[in-house]
Amino acid sequence: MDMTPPPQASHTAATDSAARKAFYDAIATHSLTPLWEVLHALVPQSPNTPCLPALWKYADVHPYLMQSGQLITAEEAVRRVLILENPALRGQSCITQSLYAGLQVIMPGEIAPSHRHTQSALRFVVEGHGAYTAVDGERTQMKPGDFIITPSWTWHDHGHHGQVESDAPVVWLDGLDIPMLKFFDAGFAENGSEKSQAVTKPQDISRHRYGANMLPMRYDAPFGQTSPIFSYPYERTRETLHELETHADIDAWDGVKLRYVNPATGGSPMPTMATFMQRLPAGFAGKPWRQTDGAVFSVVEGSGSVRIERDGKAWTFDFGPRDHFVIPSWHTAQLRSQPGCVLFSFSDRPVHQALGIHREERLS
Ligand code: GTQ
Repeated sequence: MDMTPPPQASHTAATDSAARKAFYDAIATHSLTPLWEVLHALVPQSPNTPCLPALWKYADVHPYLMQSGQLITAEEAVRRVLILENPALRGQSCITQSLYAGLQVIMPGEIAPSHRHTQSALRFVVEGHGAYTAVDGERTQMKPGDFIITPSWTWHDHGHHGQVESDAPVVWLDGLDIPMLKFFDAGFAENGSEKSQAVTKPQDISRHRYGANMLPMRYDAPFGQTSPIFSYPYERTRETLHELETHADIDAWDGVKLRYVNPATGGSPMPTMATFMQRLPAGFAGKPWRQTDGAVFSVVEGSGSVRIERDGKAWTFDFGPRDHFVIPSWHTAQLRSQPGCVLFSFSDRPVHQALGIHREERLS
């Protein structure tokens, strides 16, 4: 038997890389690729989002919203929206990798026609009076600060009564789980047969039935996992936050922050998106935190600033009413306000929680 050892391959960096390149080219023709070249990026030590922090000043956006009203009707556009695109994800119609946000405008007398889709939507009313949203035959008025839901696969249209006293465009923030449904290839949509769906139920009957800390004897979950209340008026939220600010402890990170709930489950109002409202008292200088769920903010009242930091890079955004900003995943953020302010926000937290991967760090 020949006991001589096999000849040693002569290992040099150059021959290695040439051999590897030839190997990668060969396997590429079979739709194969080596994990070891991408492993560090696929399984990062901590979230490494491509998203950037960004701020949209309402004073900059508002003129374009009004111009869009001259360019195209709500009916032709179907939804007349300027998408808030993350500056690092241009062309992808998203504000984080999982969330879509846009500002929708409806002029007095206009109708945004009826349709339905599997994407869930939230509306957060930014300004104006006189508009309504209809969901499955029930209408609700849209007033500034109201949080309104369009559950997955429900018929919905928006309109503006255009009455004299309310003759102003209405603008709201749309938050949708569009990127998530795209990721899962689970998007379905249909147009309604009529522009405006028939009103078959009394206005706000859902809020009376499900929104008074009581539920029907035989709860029927009209929208499945989504909250049966589709309008959470600001009036009530504002009063609650005010009372808590006056009479309860202020959280060092969040000020006074509450989450909206599906009253039947205690969970988030929609399966894919959580929504929050918080009040920072006057003179608030919050402690820093980071969380895996990137969050989109809409400033309701007052002013303040947010400092966002990641890997030694820092951004400071000064914000006032109707401004919007995004804090991406695992970026350290810190809120401040001299006069006090109210902030609405939403994120994909329920999905992180359902998967058991949600992380939050409250830093000092
Ligand atoms: O109002 O149904 O901003 O379907 C994007 C997609 C709004 C809506 C958006 C939509 C809607």
